[in-house]
Amino acid sequence: MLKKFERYPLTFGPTPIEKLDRLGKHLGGKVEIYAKREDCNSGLAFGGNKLRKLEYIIPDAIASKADTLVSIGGVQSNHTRMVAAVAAKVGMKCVLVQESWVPHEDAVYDRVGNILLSRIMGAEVRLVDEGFDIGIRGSWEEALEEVKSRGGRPYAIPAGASVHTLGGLGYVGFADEVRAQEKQLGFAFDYIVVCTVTGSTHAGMVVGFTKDGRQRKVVGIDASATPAQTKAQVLQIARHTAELVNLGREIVDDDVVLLEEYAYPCYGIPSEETKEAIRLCARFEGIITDPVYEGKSMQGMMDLVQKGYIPEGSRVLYVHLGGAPAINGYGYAFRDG
Ligand code: 5PA
Repeated sequence: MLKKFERYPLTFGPTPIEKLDRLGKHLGGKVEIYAKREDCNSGLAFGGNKLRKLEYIIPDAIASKADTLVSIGGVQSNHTRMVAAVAAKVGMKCVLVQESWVPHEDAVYDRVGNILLSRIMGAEVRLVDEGFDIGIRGSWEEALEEVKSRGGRPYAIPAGASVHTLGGLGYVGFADEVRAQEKQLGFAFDYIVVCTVTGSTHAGMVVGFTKDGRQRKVVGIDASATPAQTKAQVLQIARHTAELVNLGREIVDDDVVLLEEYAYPCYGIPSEETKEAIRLCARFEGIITDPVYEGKSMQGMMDLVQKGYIPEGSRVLYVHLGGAPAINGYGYAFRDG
């Protein structure tokens, strides 16, 4: 489905699938839990899910003769860190709008983790006092205009690289990759658990797994706390991407499964249950998940196993999308471990 699209390699290749035996046993031993390590996908500034998306976007940026990538996220955005890394790698400049999406506790929140890395990689970082919203933002449009007005050639990458026309392709490819790995493993996964916010990760998977009828087994765990907007965006990106790749099947509302009950208290703030899931995963498996995204999907996956949403005998693939650098902005939440 992806052959006709140019891809600029930014990742090492297929990401490993690892069995989480100790965590599985702790959760009752009735379900086999595996993790797909998208967090280990590249040597570019700690990697993560944005790179699969950017692999299909960067050829368009290069073809447009742009000299500056312009993108947006929260202060501890992983996405903007990845855009900064890719700009460095391909030799472009980078302007990042970092909005105040999270009411934070740590005094160093805007000095450590992702934003620190973006600054080191040479991005021009602008702090903007606007709250959380996954939509198109005035601050980002202003940054694009400003780059133009000073004679630069900007290339626009929206939040999470999601509503970009090519943003859904990376995770279509992910589904092909999982199928190839399943052949080697000798079994297929019954459920795929993924964290969802701006939507193109989930949307790409919906399109990719429609090929073998598993799209409703892709369980999105909302971390936006604005689930209606996130679900609509997943659906819109999935439909658009399905057309792009000539899927030959319509994506319908029910193809997008998005569970809303783990995003509380709000985007970017971990609940006590999220913090406990982060500790459990770290203590049973040595795997670090973050308080904004992966900790919430880890909490969701554990709860779904424990309450039987994922039935006995199932094999579940937890997709770890990266994001660990943000944990540096949450020293207070984990001050006692
Ligand atoms: C992000 C997103 P989508 O935005 O594609 O739905 O992915 C959700 C997600 N896990 C899951 C991690 C580690 C993520 O970073 N991050 C955003 C960012 O600005 O970093 C786009 C919101």
